[in-house]
Amino acid sequence: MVRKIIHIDMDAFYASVEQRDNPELKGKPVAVGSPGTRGVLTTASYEARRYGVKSAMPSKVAARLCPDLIFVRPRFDAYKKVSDEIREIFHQYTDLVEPLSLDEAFLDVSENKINIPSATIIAKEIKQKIKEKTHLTASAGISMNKFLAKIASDMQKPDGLFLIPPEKAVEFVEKLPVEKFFGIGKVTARKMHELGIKTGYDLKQLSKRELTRRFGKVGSYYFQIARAEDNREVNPNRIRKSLGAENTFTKDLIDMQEVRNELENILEILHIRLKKSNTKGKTLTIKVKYSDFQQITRSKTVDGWIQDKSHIRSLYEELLDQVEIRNGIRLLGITLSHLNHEEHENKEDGSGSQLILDL
Ligand code: TTP
Ligand code: MG
Repeated sequence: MVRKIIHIDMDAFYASVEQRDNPELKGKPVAVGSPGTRGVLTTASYEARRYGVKSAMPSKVAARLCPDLIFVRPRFDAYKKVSDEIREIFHQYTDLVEPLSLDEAFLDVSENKINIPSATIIAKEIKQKIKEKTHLTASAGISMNKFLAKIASDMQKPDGLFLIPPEKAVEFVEKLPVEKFFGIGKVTARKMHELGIKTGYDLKQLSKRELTRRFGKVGSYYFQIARAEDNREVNPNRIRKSLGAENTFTKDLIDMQEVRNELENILEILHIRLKKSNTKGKTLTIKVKYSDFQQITRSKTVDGWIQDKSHIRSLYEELLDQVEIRNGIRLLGITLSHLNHEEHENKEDGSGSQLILDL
C-alpha cells in the first residue's frame, strides 16, 4: 500500500511569532537571537532573508548584511504554546504524528480520523486551522514518504502547499539538485558537486557500494532516496536519548583557537535547544571528525545535571586536552546524553536521529 504522508513546517517560525505579537515588527527585517558578538541567530523573518540573513548565522555577520535588522530575544514559552496548538490540530486527523521540532511534524494520514481519502484536502484544512488558531502560516508537503514530503513542504514556502504524486516521484527526484535533498547538507552537496553529481539523476548513477565508500553509512540512504524510496515509518513515540548540535566546516580547522571559536558557536545552538526542550543531562560528549573522515568522541559524566553554558564549556575544555588537530578537523559536535527525561518524549529537533544533518 502506498502511504500518504504530510509534512507541515511553520514559516519563519520564531520570527513570525514575534511579528504577530508586536505589530511594530510587521513587514520589517527581524532576527531572533542576541545581538552580542558571540550571538547566533535562531531564525530571521522573510524580509531579513532577502539580505541573506538566515538561521545559525552569527549576529555580527547578519548585522553587516542588513544594517536595519531588528534583533529580538527568543521567547520559548510563546513558541511552545503555538507548538502545542498546532499539534492539537494534527491530532484531529491522526495520532501518527512525529514532531521533528517545535514547528515541524510528519503526519501519516493513510488512514485518518475523518476518513478523507485526499491527503491534499487534509493538508489544506490543517493549514486553514493553523491560520485561524494561531494567526500564523505553515507550509505543507504531501507525498508517499517522509523524504519526499519533507522536500515538498519547502518547495513553495511561505504559505505553500506542494504535492509530489507517487507517479511523478522518480522524475521529481531525478531533476532535484542534490543540495535540496533532505539529509544532504551543504558540505556533502559541495563534495558531490566536485564529483560531478549535481542532481538526483547523477546520484542514481552511483552504485550502493560506491556511495558507502565515498560517504560512509549514510551512502545507503542516498542510494534509496535517489530512487525516491524511503520506508521509514512516521513514529509518534520516538525516545530522545541525546540532544546535540554539530557543524561541518567549509574549511578544515587547523588550530585550537579556531576549534574553540567553533565550539562556542555550537554551544550557542545546543544551549538554545536545551532551553527549548527543558533538557539537561549527565554525560557530555564531544565529537571530532578529521579531514580523512576518521572520527573520535570524548565523554565525561558528572554526578549533577549539565545544562548551563559555563558548565558545558568547562567540560569540553577539559575534554579538549584529549583532542589533537592532526591534518585538520572537518566537523565538531557537542552532545548531552543520560537526559532528565528519557521516558517517551517527542523530539524537538533532528538530533540523534538516524541521520545527522549539517546545521
Ligand atoms: P526552521 O523550520 O528550520 O526555520 P523557520 O521556521 O524559521 O523558517 P522556514 O520558513 O524556512 O521553515 O526552524 C524552526 C525554528 O527553529 C526557527 O524559527 C528557529 C529555530 N531554529 C534554531 O533555533 N536554530 C537553527 O539553526 C534553526 C535552523 C532553527
Ligand atoms: Mg519552519
